[in-house]
Amino acid sequence: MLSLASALSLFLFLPHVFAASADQWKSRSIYQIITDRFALSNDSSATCNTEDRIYCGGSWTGIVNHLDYIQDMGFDAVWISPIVKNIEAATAYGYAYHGYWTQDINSLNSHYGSEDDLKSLATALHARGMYLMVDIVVNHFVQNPSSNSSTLPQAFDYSGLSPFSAETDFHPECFITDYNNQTNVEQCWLGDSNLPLMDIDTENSTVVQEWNSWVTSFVNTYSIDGLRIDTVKHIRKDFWPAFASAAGVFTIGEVLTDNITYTSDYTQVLDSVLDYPTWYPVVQAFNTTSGNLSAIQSAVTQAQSSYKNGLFGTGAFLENHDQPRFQSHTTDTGLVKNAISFPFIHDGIPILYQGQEQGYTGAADPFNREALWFSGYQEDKDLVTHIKAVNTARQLAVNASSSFLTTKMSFVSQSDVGAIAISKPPMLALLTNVGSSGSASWSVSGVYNKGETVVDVLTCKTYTVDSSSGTLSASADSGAPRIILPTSALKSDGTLCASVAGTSGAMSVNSVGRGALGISLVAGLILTFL
Ligand code: ABC
Ligand code: CA
Repeated sequence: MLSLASALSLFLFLPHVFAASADQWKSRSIYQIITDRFALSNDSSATCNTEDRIYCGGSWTGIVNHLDYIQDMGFDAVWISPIVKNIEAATAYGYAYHGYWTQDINSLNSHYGSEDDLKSLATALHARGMYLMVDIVVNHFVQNPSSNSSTLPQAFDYSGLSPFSAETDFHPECFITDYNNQTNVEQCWLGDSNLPLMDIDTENSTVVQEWNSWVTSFVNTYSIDGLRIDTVKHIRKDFWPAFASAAGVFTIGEVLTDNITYTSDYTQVLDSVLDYPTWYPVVQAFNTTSGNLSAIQSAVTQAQSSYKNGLFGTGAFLENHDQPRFQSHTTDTGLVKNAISFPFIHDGIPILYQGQEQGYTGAADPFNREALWFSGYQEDKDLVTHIKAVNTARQLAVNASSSFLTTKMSFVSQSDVGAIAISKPPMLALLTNVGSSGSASWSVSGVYNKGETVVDVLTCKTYTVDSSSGTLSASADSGAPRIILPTSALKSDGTLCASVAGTSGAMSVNSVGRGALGISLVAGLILTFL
């Protein structure tokens, strides 16, 4: 029989592998990283002009060194850009610094560090209780363009690719010309004659088996907790279930479209999708003071009823590495703060793309891939504080109510046309697009109890719900949103709004819950060893 001490030490030395499921991801919030642009290993300050499209030197070790920065903002997962070996050559679109131009899926991209560095990243994340999500590309490979001619048809050399190195592993060359023809979208090639993205023949059963066994070992080798899957709509839908099951972890797919019905089909074959269909109306609603706020409600309501699990577990984002940053449309702080808040009241998993917190303004690719080291990773900034507050508020809502994650957000109609109110008890988001020089007000009945004290976590201003009508009335300050929680949901340790926390018997649900879970896990493991 093992002694308690040796059982405990065995537990402590077990690798922290989470291999998390869709359910385990639902309460998380994700920070999206382009490894080459996040942090250098030695924190020097290399130049990095986005339009040069070259490797700037960011690495996995750089990420490890800045995990405090990410965790301090309230994120408990990171999504990192693709990690496998890419082509090295210069192309018409520069170098493969972003990682999407796969050459060999069984080797790593050495620009980001060594295999040990990557494993250290997984270990460092897990030691903090954080998850690792890795971006993968299944749809295509890319060949060094040296032997390509810019005139079609081209002679392709498949031999440098691995493990798919035969012409028959790929669909015959043809570029996608018709996005309304799904066969064309799946079996023709992305890219263009300057840089063809050679389309894998995912109709070929040998290729399919190879992919499925690859993903099992890939996830295990690097202790991956979830996968962001690229170009999902470019592969037949019935490829995905077996692949996802071989992966054995949470899968979230990129289906780039604004069409809800089209997107819904993919929620049947993967755990989840990035919620592009809601992203479009959100950007349009907040990027000018004349944006259409009600289009958000239509998209959300439709997605809630047509996606397999509604919006639960989908990826909610305002920016990513493919789209112009929000602040390339407007830098009005009122509008920006409202737009940034939306993913945190969303039913899905909030995702924040690196640099958004530092107010970066880059437009379309490649300008939206600015190196983060130019910001100095400054934390005492208005937007960083804002993001930390909405992230923490969501976590407090999760802790305060066991039904928060399974309650759909709903819209409480407002008479002020520049205002919307989104309720997801115990959280209430009061949003507006009047901008920093406009004025807006909200009136919300039936969400909180009569006479209840609630707080705007962005300013720590408290409100008392009217004791006879049950109405909460609030107005905007410089066009900023108000993110409301009952003061009872705040933690007594004052994580957020210390001045108000504890005034109404607020309890530290979070630490109590986690502590108890930790103890029972250890006890369970010890029993297993005895
Ligand atoms: C390079 C250059 C760019 C240059 C481009 C031609 O080539 O960097 O400056 O403009 C990677 C790199 C990119 C690189 C590409 C191509 O490879 O990151 O820098 O661009 O070499 C994923 C990733 C993305 C990645 C790839 C490729 C795929 O997130 O980072 O790019 O591995 C399609 C795919 C989508 C893909 C995207 C880039 O292309 O579906 O998976 N993203 C329509 C189509 C979409 C299409 C989109 C853009 O155009 O429907 O399928 O996305 O081409 C809405 C409609 C949408 C419509 C949009 C524009 O409008 O609802 O359907 O999208 O209203
Ligand atoms: Ca394809």
